[in-house]
Amino acid sequence: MKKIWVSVLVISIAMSGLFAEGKQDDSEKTYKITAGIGLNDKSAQYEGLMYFKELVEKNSNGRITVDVYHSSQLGDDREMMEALQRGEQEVTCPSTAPIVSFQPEFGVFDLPFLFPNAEAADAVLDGKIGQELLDSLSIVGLKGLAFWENGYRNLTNSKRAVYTPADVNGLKVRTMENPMHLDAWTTLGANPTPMAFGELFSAMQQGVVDGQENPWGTIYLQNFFEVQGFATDTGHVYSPFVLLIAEKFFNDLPEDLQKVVQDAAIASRDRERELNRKYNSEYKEKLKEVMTVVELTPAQKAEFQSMVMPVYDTYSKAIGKDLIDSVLAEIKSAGY
Ligand code: KDG
Repeated sequence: MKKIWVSVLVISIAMSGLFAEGKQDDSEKTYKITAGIGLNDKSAQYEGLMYFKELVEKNSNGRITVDVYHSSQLGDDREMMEALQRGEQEVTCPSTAPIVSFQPEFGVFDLPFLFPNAEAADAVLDGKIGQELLDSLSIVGLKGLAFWENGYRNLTNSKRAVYTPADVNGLKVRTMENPMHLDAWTTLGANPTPMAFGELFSAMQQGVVDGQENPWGTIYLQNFFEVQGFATDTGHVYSPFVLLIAEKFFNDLPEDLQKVVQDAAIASRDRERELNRKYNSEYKEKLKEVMTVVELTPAQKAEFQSMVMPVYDTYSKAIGKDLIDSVLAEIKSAGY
């Protein structure tokens, strides 16, 4: 009997030692986040990510370090999302358009002329619908931390000033890798080609494509105006970004560090959006000095809008009609 008690005592002392060690390990363990984006180091997206790095490193007391790579150094949006799934990279921040091949409901944000303004987008993205979409990425091993902003996209090209859909006819336009974008540009009479962002500048320079569409900040900061003479303020779609983290990496973090990462994602979202809006409006003005910038009249804009509207029906099944209706209802109830 005595022997049994002695063994029980020895085992429990050993186990309590193990647990104590386990706990100690967790609080001393350090983590490394490798984060990559497609835009360059002048973009609001890069500055937002650097702020995320600063907050995470400071608030984790150095237990997490963040290495940031820009200009598609780690690959394009799709490749980086796949690297997150494989556990080879921890963070990326793609446009929602390429997320559609991972989770089709994200296609709701590709619907042209969906958000009347950025505040309406914020209401949807930061509300219940946005949170449900972020959470839904769990089925593909990704965790959506927050929606950041890419912004309203505008057409540029090297051939001619575009005022109406008729002027788009025959233009070779690079699009993001997304079927709705391809369809919408085909409907407008263009010859669209999906292509990774990192290949775009040289494709325009070499005449592989005549044009592309992106927010004003990107057109200016990526020097697209050097190879594009014409821009039109089509504002045809509002592109959100999603700050993504590999779900397994996030779940393996101790709870206090999960909070540090999540809080930093929200704080840097606010900074990124503010800066992005400033850049998009300031750089539009700067672009007017170096290229022809066409401001569409409401009637001209309506012509683009009515031509691409059929994609709402074509894609309602893939996205889910209920989701489209609830986004539209949310925009309305937010007062826009
Ligand atoms: O960092 C984001 C970019 O990789 C990309 O999403 C930019 O809007 C974009 C595009 O046209 O590919």
